[in-house]
Amino acid sequence: MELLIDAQPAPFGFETTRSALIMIDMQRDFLLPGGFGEALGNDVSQLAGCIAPARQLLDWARSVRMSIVHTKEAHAPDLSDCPPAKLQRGAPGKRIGDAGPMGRILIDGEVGSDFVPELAPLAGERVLRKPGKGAFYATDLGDWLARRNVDTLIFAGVTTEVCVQTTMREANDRGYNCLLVEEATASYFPHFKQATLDMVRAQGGIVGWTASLAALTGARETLLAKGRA
Ligand code: C5J
Repeated sequence: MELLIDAQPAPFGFETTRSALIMIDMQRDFLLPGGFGEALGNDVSQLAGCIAPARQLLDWARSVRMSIVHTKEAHAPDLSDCPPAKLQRGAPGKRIGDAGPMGRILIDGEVGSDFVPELAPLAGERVLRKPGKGAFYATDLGDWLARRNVDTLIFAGVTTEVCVQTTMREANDRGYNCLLVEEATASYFPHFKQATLDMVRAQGGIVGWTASLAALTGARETLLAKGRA
């Protein structure tokens, strides 16, 4: 289905069969008390507001049968994929691999590393573990998307200025058309979210486009969508 939606800095046209939703790191470790986000001193309640819009976006992507990728930032239990510099971030006792109320912090397989229940993946949706902030770094995401002939990525998740923006920049450099859904992303620092939206769509969309959830989910197929305006 070809769609043309209201977006910033300009209308955004795409083909749903050549698009993928990239839902970034909607894990307990970032969204709930006791996880990695809180261990770094953040107010995790700042992220709660994006869960419901992200779920609406996910339901829409499922309804149009778009490819869906759920990323999770999580490390191997032996920490072999965690660079020493990353291991040393945060206060002693509250670092990656340390014990927390939801299990070892940011370790794959622990309760904290799993997705919040509202955004649990369904069978057939890709779960992509990534050791970095960007989802292309040290993963097979590029090959996976290429096999599906994907040229457009729709982004949501947390946090806007870290893993979402990093992945969006990686994708932009790889030639994907990238759209960030405004309500379906959040930061511990609302002004960082706003700055990221501004940066993405500045200079004629130097990193991509942003759009409201309603612009996307309310879009109707149109024969006018012949590429980007
Ligand atoms: C961070 C992320 N903030 N998912 N990770 O460390 O944005």
